[in-house]
Amino acid sequence: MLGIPNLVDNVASNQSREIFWDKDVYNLELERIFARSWLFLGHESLLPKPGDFITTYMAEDKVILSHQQDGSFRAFINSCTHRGNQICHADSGNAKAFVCNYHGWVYGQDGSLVDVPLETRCYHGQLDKAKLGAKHIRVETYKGFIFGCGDADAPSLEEYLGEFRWYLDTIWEGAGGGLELLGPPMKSILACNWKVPAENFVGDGYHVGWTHAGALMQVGGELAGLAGNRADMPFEKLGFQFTTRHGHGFGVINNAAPAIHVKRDGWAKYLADTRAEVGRKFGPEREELYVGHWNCSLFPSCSFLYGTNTFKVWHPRGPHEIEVWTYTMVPRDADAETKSMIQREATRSFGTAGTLESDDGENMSSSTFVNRGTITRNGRISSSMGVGFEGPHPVFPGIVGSSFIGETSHRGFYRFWKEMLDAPDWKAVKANDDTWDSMFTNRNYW
Ligand code: UNU
Ligand code: FES
Ligand code: FE
Repeated sequence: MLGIPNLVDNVASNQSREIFWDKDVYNLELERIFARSWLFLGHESLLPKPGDFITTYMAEDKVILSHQQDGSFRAFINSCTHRGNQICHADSGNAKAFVCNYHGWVYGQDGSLVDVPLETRCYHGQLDKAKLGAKHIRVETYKGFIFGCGDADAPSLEEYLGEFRWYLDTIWEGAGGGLELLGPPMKSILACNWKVPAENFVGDGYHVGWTHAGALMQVGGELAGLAGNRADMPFEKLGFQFTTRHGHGFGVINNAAPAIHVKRDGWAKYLADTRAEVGRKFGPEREELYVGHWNCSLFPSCSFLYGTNTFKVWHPRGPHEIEVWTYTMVPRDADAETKSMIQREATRSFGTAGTLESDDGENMSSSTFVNRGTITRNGRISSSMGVGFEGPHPVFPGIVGSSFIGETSHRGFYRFWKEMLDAPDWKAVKANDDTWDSMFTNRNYW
């Protein structure tokens, strides 16, 4: 495939640098990963009423997500079936119909073609409107989070999230109110390959104390001790990393949910008030996760920091550029003041101009663009931290790494990335369901 040897080695502990640079790798990712995976489209809170819509991307495809009269959600490709013009140019709104600017074809809230100017006089009744609806995209929802998928043979969203739902339920359902998103999203362009931020959020606890040392010293609080990787920090005991069947994973820093927030009274109180109920519903291990800070990615390109509560989509725009969309994740049933305090603090830290966001951006560009050089690009890079210090766990699903500073979830992300690139279809992926974790060889770690 592609003539590039060994894109990812057999335990995903090192990668070819071509995966960040090569156009053929990127085109294969568009076909085999983005067109076949469940991609985040929006949250119910962003389009609460029938007729509400938002426009977004599924990789480089423009889509309209639309709230139907019956309460369900539909998505369709934002391109007219007449001459291909973009149908809707608004970011969001409420619409009875979508009218194309070019010749005036009219699409209903469900994407069907409902009206065509001069249909009788100039098409002579020969136009089959039923066959010319905007291209429909599968939509499914989990706890208010709405995803779309371009592959009819993909498993359901619930199966795709798989055992990772055991973790997600802790926060997306929580004590009962669950989480919602505040929009509209901040949007920015970053010159990097999409996988650099996705791998950073899925499993890079390592950079926190170094890249963000200055910011952590400014913020103070629980994580200030990470700054400069201080010798007295018990890094092995501060948390874990998790990876699951379809590449979703996270690292948790225990008892640190609101640590990056300078002003956090309302959010810390909300967590204190609700954690016992989470413990009753989900048990003690998940109660601990509920009050921890998570750096998380949902494969392939949706990431969030639970606790800090920034929520991001890395929309790819070619191999060397992304469009970053940043929402804030807040408890649905928190009071308005707490929600807006969380939004201000998430924006201050991880908004487009956020203190920690801008720490990361330069690394992400640099890690991509050094590979412009041929000699550089022919080399490999390493993600071997914690190999062997991980394995199946008696309580936590998936594979669990021994520290939040490790590369277990990073390897899990690339393991599935490679599996999707190699697989001709979802049937081939499903065939690996029982053996996917065999590359994590330490079966007796926990
Ligand atoms: O930069 C991050 N991904 C991060 C920052 C993770 C945990 C705490 C602070
Ligand atoms: Fe849309 Fe012609 S391209 S009406
Ligand atoms: Fe970071």
